[in-house]
Amino acid sequence: MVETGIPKLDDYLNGGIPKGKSLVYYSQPGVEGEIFGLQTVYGTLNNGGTCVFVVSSTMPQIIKDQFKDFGWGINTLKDRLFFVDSYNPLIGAPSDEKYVISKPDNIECFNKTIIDIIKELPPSTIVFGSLSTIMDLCGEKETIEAVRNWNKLAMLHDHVLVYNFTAWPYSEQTLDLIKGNLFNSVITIGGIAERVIFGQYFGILKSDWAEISSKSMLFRVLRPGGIRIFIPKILVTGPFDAGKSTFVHALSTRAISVDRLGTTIAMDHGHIDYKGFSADIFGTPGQERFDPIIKLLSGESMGVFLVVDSTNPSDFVRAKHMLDITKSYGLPYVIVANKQDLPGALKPEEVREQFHLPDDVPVVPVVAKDKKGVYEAFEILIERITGGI
Ligand SMILES: Nc1nc2c(ncn2[C@@H]2O[C@H](COP(=O)(O)OP(=O)(O)OP(=O)(O)O)[C@@H](O)[C@H]2O)c(=O)[nH]1
Ligand SMILES: [Mg+2]
Repeated sequence: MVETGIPKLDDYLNGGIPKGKSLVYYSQPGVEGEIFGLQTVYGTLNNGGTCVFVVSSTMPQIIKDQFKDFGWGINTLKDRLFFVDSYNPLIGAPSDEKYVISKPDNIECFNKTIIDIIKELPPSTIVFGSLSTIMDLCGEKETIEAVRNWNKLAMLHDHVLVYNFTAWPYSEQTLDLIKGNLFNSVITIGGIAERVIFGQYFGILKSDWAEISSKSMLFRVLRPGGIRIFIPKILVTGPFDAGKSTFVHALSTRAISVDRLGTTIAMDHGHIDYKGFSADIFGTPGQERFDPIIKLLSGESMGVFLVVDSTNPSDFVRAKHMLDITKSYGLPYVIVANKQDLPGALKPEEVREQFHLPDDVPVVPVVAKDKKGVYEAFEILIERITGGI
């Protein structure tokens, strides 16, 4: 197996890409699709693998700079990362890469180099930075035939082949082949656009070794950091004084609260960047007089933390009512059994009993003021939101 290095995608693919298989990142124009191939290069290297990156749409040096921008040190990995330069010859510039495609508009030239690599190198990940550029230069039919052959050979030699492809208006036949039977797996990458692209997502269209989940994941690209699964809104709610604001701050890399005399009067807003996930967190006030605005604050959440003070079971009815007010029924939620440090705090199982919760609702013991248990709670909720496999 070779890990793609894309958070969540490896889970969906049952661990990654098996040796001998091919995968295409099929991007709608305008989204940051080429980063997927790049992150897969780093994923391979990071796990001790050997990688070949075929650079077609820009100078290899620019790719190396991109690695730097993402915070991925490749200098120490040089002996396991090789570039195929098909860009510099195109603009008539010299190249000092190990492999050079002297005529980038001639598919035979690609064939010779790629087939040599497939036959010479130990099982590696070979990533094409831009299959679309090769197609533009060498022709659609010619390129598809070559790819078919490379995929076949790679299977015999236990390589993994990964292609970035941007779905420009090629012939329908070409696009159908690429989405159809040319590759063992197709990952689609798209954008949610309204004049500008304000959201990007990926999903698995096809994979012949893993059962496909129909889920799509929103993502963001961070520099440094790379691809992160993006959760636009997680709600933190619960009764007055339960520790919601403290919890939001404990979890967040940065957060603000609008409090007066120790109680939240507007809302808490935090952001977390953790283990491949990037999420925005919104905390509601707890006092009943704010219930009308809580409704407004809580729309479009993807999941909920219901924070309770474990020493104060008399508030649990109110807590349940908050799920109602925030219209959170049906959303994935986790009970944060806070203030576990205080004497008399109910244990998670006792909280579950007093709350009359179904067995499958997680109750996580937390001491928000000491940041204890907050990341565990986050991981459990994220797993529920993204449908862990
Ligand atoms: N002992 C203990 N105290 C805590 C813990 N978490 C929060 N607190 C305290 O509980 C009080 C309320 O915390 P907040 O985070 O303001 O609670 P809140 O739910 O946002 O309150 P409202 O916005 O007024 O509804 C503060 O004095 C916190 O210091 C904890 O884990 N243990
Ligand atoms: Mg608060």
